Amino acid sequence: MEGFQPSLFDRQELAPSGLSYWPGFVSAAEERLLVDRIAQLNLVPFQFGAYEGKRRVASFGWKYDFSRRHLEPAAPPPPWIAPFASRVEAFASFKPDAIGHILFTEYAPGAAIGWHRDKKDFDLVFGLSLAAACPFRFRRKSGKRWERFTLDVEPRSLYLLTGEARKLWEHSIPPMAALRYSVTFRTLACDPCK
Ligand SMILES: O=C(O)CCC(=O)C(=O)O
Repeated sequence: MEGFQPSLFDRQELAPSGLSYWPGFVSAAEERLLVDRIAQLNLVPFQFGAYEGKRRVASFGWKYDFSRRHLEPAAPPPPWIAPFASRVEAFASFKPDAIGHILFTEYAPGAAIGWHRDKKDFDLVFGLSLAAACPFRFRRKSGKRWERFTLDVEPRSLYLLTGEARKLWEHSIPPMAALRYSVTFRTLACDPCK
């Protein structure tokens, strides 16, 4: 990923390696446009077997099926997200269309995401935050203790999870105080069509 601007956040020496963060990745006008468009998507409650989460999601390109534990093809992303996916690809010096999966998530007040690592079917994970700030929490087991780190993620910022932050650390977001949206751009670990 040559050409990446340095990532900016406090206490970087304590952060999981492989976590990067860029405030102001989109403008305030772009944020308004994205929030309007996302709110019009057919967002559905996150489903994990019998469990239904409070956050609502829409997946494009590929969708992870938590019951069958594999990726399934999903509808192509809406055209209005293409310039932002291209911006992430150009920023990361990826080839065009390297991002195979786009997930839109709405966190109404009280909605959260529990501790998890992203599925192995995906590779790099970029997250664009919109409308509200949130504490993006990380933890990993260190002997009998948990090593922890929290990044205060601002609206309009982009984060990247790669390396240890992606593979060894778990992440979560506690129940939101205000409405937040995120757009998660993921590359695929391998081509699931093959
Ligand atoms: O909303 C976010 O930025 C986090 C999303 C996330 O961790 C996930 O969908 O697996």
